[in-house]
Amino acid sequence: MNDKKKFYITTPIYYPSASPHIGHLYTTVACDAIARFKRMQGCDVMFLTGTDEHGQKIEQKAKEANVTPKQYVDEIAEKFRRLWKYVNVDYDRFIRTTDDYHEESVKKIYKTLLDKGYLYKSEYKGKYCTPCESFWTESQLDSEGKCPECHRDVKEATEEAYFFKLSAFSERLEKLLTETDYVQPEWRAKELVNNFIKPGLEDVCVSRTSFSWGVRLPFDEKHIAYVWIDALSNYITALGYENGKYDDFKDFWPADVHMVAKDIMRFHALIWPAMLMALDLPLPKKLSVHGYINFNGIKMSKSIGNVVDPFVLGERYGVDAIRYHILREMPFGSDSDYSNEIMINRINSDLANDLGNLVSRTVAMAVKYFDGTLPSEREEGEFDADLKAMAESLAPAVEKYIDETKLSPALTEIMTVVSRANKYIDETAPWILAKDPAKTARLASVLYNLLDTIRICSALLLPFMPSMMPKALEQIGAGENDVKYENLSKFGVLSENVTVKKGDVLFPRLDVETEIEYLNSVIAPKKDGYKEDEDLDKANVISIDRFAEVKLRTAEVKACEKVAKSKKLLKLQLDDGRSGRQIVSGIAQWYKPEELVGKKIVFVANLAPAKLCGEVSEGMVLSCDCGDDVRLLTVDNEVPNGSTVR
Ligand code: ME8
Repeated sequence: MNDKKKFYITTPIYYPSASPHIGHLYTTVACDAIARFKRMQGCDVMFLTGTDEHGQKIEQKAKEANVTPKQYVDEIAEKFRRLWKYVNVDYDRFIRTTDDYHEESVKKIYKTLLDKGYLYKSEYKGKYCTPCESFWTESQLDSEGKCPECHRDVKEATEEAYFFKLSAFSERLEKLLTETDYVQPEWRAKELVNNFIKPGLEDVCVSRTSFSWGVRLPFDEKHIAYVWIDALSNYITALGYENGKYDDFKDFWPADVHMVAKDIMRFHALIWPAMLMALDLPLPKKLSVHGYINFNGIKMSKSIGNVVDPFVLGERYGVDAIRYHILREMPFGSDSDYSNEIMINRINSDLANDLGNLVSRTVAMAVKYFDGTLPSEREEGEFDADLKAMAESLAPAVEKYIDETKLSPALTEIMTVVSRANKYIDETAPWILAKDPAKTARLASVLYNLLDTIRICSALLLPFMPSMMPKALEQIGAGENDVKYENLSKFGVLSENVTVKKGDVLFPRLDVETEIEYLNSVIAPKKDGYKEDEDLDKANVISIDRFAEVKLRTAEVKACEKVAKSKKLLKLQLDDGRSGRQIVSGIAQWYKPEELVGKKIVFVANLAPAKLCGEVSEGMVLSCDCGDDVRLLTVDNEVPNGSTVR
């Protein structure tokens, strides 16, 4: 019997996307690094990824492309497999929601939910966002009545539908979010409780009749399963739950980690646990929620043309550098900003200067002073103890971070030891020791200590950079036993007379200017990304006289507070250089009230006053759409309040 510790980790299953970008890459590479680390620790790992292939949007896209939905998704699923292979993602299982065995299980899941009384037939009247395939209630729409996720138009939908009794799980879900550490980071759990549970959980519409690309409900064939119920089920159907394809459910469920980005947190933190509760199944142990990788502060989007193509980056800098970069830059739980400059500087500083240099200098010195093979003599000296202690305590520290799915601090920890080793070279100055034959034993000790530190660091970096780290380990003469996990918290494991082997430079130093010029030419936002907007602008020209009717003025925010009874509105008190005025603005999602006080803003001064949630608003503040984010238009502090903007 296999009595290894089981470890089950999942990525979201991806929507067919014609051009997966480095944002998509993040979740999967992060899971891959964790899965590799767990395998290194000796766990029996199940790492699942796949594609989410049903739904109205896909049906529409296939139609536009003049192919069947199946042909369309077949091609895209292949694209994802190619991408994962290219970036060295070593998954154990790839599920497609169009796989027969998955569809069979989804039907059974629906039937069980019905039999247990958690599904009921009713009529759905509500707002549906086709791009997000999400139903929203009136109160969830954004301030302009659009989809709160993508801010596009929603449409009124009325149809016969089945509903899942999510409301029945309200108390248990609240407990899950407040009394356990299921959702990580914790502040995300608070967000969910405040935004969804406290206002009252509503039942979810879980079937559609207006399209056909999906799983048909076995008890009512004109109904198609809601894509999210279909998709979330993948985490158990892929193990063989309610199907004969696999027999891994008893070994691997509950999952150790589901990793997702913030946009799909609510499905995984509310609907998914409620489904499992309804099915009487154990709940997953952890939902690790990360932020977005934005491009220069703006969400990556195909229409803006700022999507960063992993193939382009990988070809030029190597896949490991890209893996390292995205994992190192993403802070736990919040967004990270991609920019060409940050990436080039990160590769240069951490990989070329610190790590690459440490390996090449150490190996070069071992070759130069000892012909590549260290002698047996040793002499301990100053600085050794500090380096050894740091190296020995590294693996437990990294392990703790991996268990918390905090990959950036794990990498920082390793790179701190790499920097310490570089400092050790400066402190011990091997080139001076080499000049004195009486110091041979000391020189051998110094080089050995460096090589053994590199062994520990490179082995711990293997899960993050699986193609370059074996090369580093080969250069320092490390063998199989030297990289065993249990040997990574011990110093002095490399053979006493280790033989190094000079190799290629691991991470060549990049010329910042050349690279930025190159990257700007291939992945900077393209002007034609705004083509749709441009066309609309041209079709909707107005005369200068009409524009002059709008009076724009500057003001300073003196006080700001939330509007009671509204999740979206903030009430701003402005110094407008006159008698002052109050404006109510739908920006609560993007700003905390205290962040606005002191800002100089631009507002429309001659807009007819309106009442919003019982508060009078005398005008409108101007703001900019930045992808999913909204930023207020601000002006220089020197501009007096009440100045005319023209
Ligand atoms: O949501 N930065 O699929 P998806 C970081 N099919 N992560 C990003 C990102 C970015 N810029 N852009 C996308 C789905 N992602 C569903 C999942 S699971 C049962 C069903 C992340 O292809 C995104 O948030 O739209 C999600 O976690 C993942 O990529 C897949 O997104």
